[in-house]
Amino acid sequence: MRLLPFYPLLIASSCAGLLVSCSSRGTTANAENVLSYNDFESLEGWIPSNPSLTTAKAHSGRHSIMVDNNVEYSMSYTSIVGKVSPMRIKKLGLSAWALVTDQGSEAQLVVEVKNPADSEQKIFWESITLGNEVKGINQWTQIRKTFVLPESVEPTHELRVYMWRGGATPPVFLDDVLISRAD
Ligand SMILES: [Ca+2]
Repeated sequence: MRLLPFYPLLIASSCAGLLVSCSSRGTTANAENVLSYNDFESLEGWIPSNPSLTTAKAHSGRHSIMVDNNVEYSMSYTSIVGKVSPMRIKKLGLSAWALVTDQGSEAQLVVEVKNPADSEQKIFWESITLGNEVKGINQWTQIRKTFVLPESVEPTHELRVYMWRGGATPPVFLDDVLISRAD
C-alpha cells in the first residue's frame, strides 16, 4: 500500500492557497485507513459556541482546541463504532499535534470506548500524557500512538477521542487530529 499524504476533502479549498502550511503538517496515513481527521478550521459558526475551540494558538490555519483551568474536557470525537468502520477495529492509530505551555503538563489525550446502554461499563480507556511526549513548552509536537482495542468492543459501542486537562491548569492545545485504522 502506498503511503499518501492526507489532505481531507473538507479543507481542499483552503489548502489551495496554503500549500506550504498544508504540506508542513506532516500528517500521513494510508488514505483507506483514515477514519476521521480534524483541523478545526471549519467548525466556527457551525456548532454551538464551545470554549475549547480557540484561535489563541494553531498548528494549522487559525483554530485548534484547548483545555485549561476553566475547560476540563476539549471538544470530543464521538461516534458509534459500527459507523466508524463496518469491520472490527483491532488497532486504532492516533496522530495529533500538541502544544503545552508549562513543564510537566498532566493533560491527557484520551481514547475511550463506552457502552451507551450502560455508562458504568468499562470497555476501554487509555490516554497519552501530553507533557511526557512534547519536545518542550510552546513547541508544536506530533504525538502518535497505536491503541490495541479489546475484542469486547461491539459495533454498538461508542468511540470517543478527546483531551482531558487532568491536573493541567495552564492551556494545552491540540490540532490536526487524525484517527485511523492501524490493523
Ligand atoms: Ca487548525
